[in-house]
Amino acid sequence: MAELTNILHADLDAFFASVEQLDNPSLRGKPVVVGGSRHSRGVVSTCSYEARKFGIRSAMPAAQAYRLCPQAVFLPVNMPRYQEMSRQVFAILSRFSPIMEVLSIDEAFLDISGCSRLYGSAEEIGRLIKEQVYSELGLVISIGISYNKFLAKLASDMDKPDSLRIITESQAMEVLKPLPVSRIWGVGQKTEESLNKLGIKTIGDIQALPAGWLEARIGSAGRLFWELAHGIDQRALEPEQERKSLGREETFPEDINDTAYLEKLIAQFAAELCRKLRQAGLQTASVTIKLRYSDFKTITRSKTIYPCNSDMIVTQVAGELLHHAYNGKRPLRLFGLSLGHLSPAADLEQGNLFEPQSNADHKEIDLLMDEIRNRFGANAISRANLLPDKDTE
Ligand code: TTP
Ligand code: MG
Repeated sequence: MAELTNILHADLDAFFASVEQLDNPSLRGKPVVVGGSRHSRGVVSTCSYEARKFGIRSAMPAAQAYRLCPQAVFLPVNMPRYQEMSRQVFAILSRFSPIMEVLSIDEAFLDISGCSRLYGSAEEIGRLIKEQVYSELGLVISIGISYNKFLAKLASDMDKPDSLRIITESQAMEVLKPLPVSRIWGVGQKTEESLNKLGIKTIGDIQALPAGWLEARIGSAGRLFWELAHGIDQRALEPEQERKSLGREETFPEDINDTAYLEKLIAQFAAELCRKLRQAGLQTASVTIKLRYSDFKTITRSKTIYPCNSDMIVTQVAGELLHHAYNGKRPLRLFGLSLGHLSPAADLEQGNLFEPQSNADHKEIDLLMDEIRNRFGANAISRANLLPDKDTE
């Protein structure tokens, strides 16, 4: 029987730099550095593979990158453009499986269990994704496939750029053996140094240890490292809606310090966001407000709540957060509200013994309002606190 290879990790090659080369063909084949101008004190976000030959790396001071390769083209970060490309890449990935965990702007895991009947073997799925990303968007994506997250991510990075690598369970120990311990998930520079002091340099060194040895010396992380070194990783994929938050924010045309206006905005955002939650069958367990002052200083305030998707409760909690955090004096340029810790909503019919009665009351009103909006349009009904003030209209 074929070995299990159901987890796929995809990561774009030299992402920001590749987008710049795509948009400006004269940069192709040249060393391109994105982030931090050559005269500034900024750091490099990333650079093209042509620039990597000169030793330039992400997070390096731009001035150092310039000394290594003065002929490189230095470009500013154009985040909106990269975000747009990123969305399109994730849209292609999600064609292949509904179970996707986005890790960063240019990488995601896919659970491809059960996709073989549609698309063929894991390797064929990897090849199809590479082809579609390249032919539709012009970007090169590297892919790793294995039976867990740790090995899939490791695999996508092993033969970069333009790689497609599979690690099966029977290959895992051998593949891992020669790698430095820094390749283990969670081993940063400090942990690497402590492991080196214990005489452990490669993953193979950990494989040779009895299970409890490392745990006895460095605690519970030792157990985790021992398991990862043996290709064992039990972590499940965390698809978007289980993890992500839902938010709304507004940048004001002119700075404001009008608390009454902010309260209205809270009620409006809460109504919109909670409606989305209810439509998706989700509830939130944390409410966060964001305030950005005119000098760009930004603060956030959060509160954990009993899971709900009620406009009234979210409005009330966000209002309290606002009153604690804001004195109504300092000018604001942006206000945001977001709902985190999303989870599937409990069955609304069933009710919940432990749920406060007020939650249940609000639910009925919210559902009624959704029903009216679904039938007669989004503006057909709104709560009294959302209606415009008489004197402002
Ligand atoms: P990475 O995937 O780590 O790097 P990369 O895509 O540029 O190169 P490759 O995957 O081929 O090794 O990060 C994705 C993007 O995130 C990268 O293009 C720029 C940004 N980034 C930073 O801004 N700062 C950093 O320190 C890193 C590592 C990445
Ligand atoms: Mg990348």
